[in-house]
Amino acid sequence: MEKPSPSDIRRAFEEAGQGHVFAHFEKLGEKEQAHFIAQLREIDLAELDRLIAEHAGEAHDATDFSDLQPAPYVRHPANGGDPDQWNSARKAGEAALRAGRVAAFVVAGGQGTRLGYDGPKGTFPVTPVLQKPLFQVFAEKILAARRRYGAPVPWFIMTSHANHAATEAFFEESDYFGLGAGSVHFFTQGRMPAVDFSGKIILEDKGRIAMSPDGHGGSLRALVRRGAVDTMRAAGVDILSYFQVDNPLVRVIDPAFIGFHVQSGSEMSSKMIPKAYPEEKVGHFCKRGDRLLVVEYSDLPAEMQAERTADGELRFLAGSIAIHILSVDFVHRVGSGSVDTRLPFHRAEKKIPTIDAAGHAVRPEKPNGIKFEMFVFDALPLAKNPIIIETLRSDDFSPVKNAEGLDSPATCRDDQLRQFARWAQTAGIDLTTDESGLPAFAFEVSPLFAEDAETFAANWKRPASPQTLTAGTCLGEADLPE
Ligand code: UD2
Repeated sequence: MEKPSPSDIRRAFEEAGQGHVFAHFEKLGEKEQAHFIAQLREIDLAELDRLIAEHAGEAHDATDFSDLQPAPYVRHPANGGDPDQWNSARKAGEAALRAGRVAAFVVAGGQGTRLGYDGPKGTFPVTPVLQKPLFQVFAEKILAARRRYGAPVPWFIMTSHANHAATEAFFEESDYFGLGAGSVHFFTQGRMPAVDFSGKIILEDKGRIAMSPDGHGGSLRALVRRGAVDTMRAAGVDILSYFQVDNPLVRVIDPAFIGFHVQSGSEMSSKMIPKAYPEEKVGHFCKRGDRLLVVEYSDLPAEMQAERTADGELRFLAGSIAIHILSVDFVHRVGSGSVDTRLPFHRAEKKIPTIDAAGHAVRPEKPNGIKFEMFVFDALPLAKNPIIIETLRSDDFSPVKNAEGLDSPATCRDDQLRQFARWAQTAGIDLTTDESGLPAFAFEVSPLFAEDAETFAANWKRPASPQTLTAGTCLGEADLPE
């Protein structure tokens, strides 16, 4: 298709009531003008029009929560789930893996603002001794799965405009952590313009629109638009294991989870953990009619988050930790965006740096506009046969979100140490831990040495393995038995 000319674009923006974005256009140099026009080409005016009609003006909260029910989920064997059912799921997942049907997919387009870290979040150092970055932890988990199942397990990484180049460069410098360049696929997510409360697009500068990533829900259409779905289909991949970049504990490739997805003929499956306390900042798995959905912590009224059942358990117990399995056909259906399958946009009021009529920079002290984001969990009500399974927090979830306090590098380091210590103790190693399970000294286990207690015990007991565990021990590939 031929690109619309600059004058066509100008006319389209004027007709859409957005002609003000050209206020300073004549003062721009030739290069800046071209850059500006390229940015305008990214904007889907019809979509924006719809969003403005829906969301501009004051926030209005008309959502009715009275018909929400807690969603059902499959219990983990540690909490009363049926071990035979889990075994059978694990076998089904292993078969899908061996058949090469599975790819890993991380959403890494976020900006890491809360962490106060400048680079792409995946480059943040996270392991207790070697300070391996998040990306390396995931890479080693994928490599371990490739070896275990003799399958290609390609890795798809969604970046944003702001961090794409830096992410690719990081992988190149790190020689793709041994995965091979051809099996790691990067693509950028889409962007949305920010608008003021009257629905006018905000200029960040004379020749620049205020644009921001379209949310992790944008991953579905980006997977389609950037050709990732075609790449997957060509490789025989029909199952996508989705996770977030901030959680090094995640079981990137979890055969039981994959197996539940396959066995139930699900298009989208999700992991839940029981919420630790009412205000915990995770989404809530709910049911409305016969549809499953996630209601975000910021949306569900506080009194509902605190509701308890007769036996004292939180009524909306099932917390979403943003770990999903998606069928590739489903990604294609939703990501191609027919009206029935479009994900909704959420409105976030933000302080958006802009310029005044004279073109001088303005740094607002209170929110002056709206950013639009899609959330991947909004695909759940669109999926056939969705299934939610329980996982153990200690084995799947310890995100790095804040510089200090909850969900920080310090809490994540301790959670990794607790996991390594549990594995070591299960293998019969005499290790002193405090009452929270934290070992007295730091050591580290690469996913290439062990992925769980079972593989740890198997690899530790063989003759070639080291027989002592001391402060600073790092078990890796080299320590594997012959
Ligand atoms: C998310 C979930 C929350 C819970 C929690 C678990 C939402 C709205 N909330 O909260 O329910 O599951 O995670 O940790 O999702 N990202 C992109 N592009 C974007 C925006 C985000 O790739 O445009 C990625 C980002 O890099 C990260 C992930 O999405 O990997 C989560 O983003 P977040 O930190 O904004 O989500 P959070 O912590 O508010």
